[in-house]
Amino acid sequence: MERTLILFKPDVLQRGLLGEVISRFEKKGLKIVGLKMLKLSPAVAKEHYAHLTAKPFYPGLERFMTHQPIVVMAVEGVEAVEVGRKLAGVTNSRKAEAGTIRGDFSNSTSRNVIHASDSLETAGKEVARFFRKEELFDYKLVLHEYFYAEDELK
Ligand code: IDP
Ligand code: MG
Repeated sequence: MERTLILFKPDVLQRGLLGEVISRFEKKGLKIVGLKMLKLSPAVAKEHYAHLTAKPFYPGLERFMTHQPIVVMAVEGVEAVEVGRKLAGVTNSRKAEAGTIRGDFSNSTSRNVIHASDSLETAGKEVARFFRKEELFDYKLVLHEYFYAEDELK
C-alpha cells in the first residue's frame, strides 16, 4: 500500500479550511498515518522546493511557506500518490477542476492550499522529511473492507 505526503499551506489555517480539507482524504478512503503542525524553516523549504529555488517567484514562496505554521499529513491507501494529486487538483487553481481541493478553495497558482507528493519516489522522501519513524502509525482501520475489495488489497 502506498503512502504519500500531504501538506496544508499557511492559507489553510488562516482561512479555517483545515477540517474540511482533511475530511476529503478521510472520506476518499485514505488512512491518516501521520499528522502534525509545524513551522517550516527556510532550509527545509529550500529542500522541499529544490526544483524551484531558481524561479523568480521562489523568494515569495519561501516567505509565505515559512511565515506561519503548516500542517503535514501522511496518508496511506491504494495508489495513494496519484489519488492525492487528483484530490489536490492542478497547480494553477484557476485551471483546477471543480471538486478538487484547489478547484474548490483557491483561485491562485501560489496560494493554492495544498501540496501533494508527485511520485512514489518523491513521496518516500517527503514523508521521511517531515515524519520520524515513531510519528507514523501502522494501525488497523476497522472499516477497511468497506473502502476496498479483497482483490484491491493484494
Ligand atoms: P505542485 O504544488 O502542484 O506540485 P510545483 O510546480 O511543484 O506544483 O510548485 C510548487 C509550488 O510552488 C506550487 O504549489 C505553488 O505554491 C508554487 N508555484 C508554482 N508555480 C508558481 C508560479 O508560477 N507562480 C507562483 N507560485 C508558483
Ligand atoms: Mg510539486
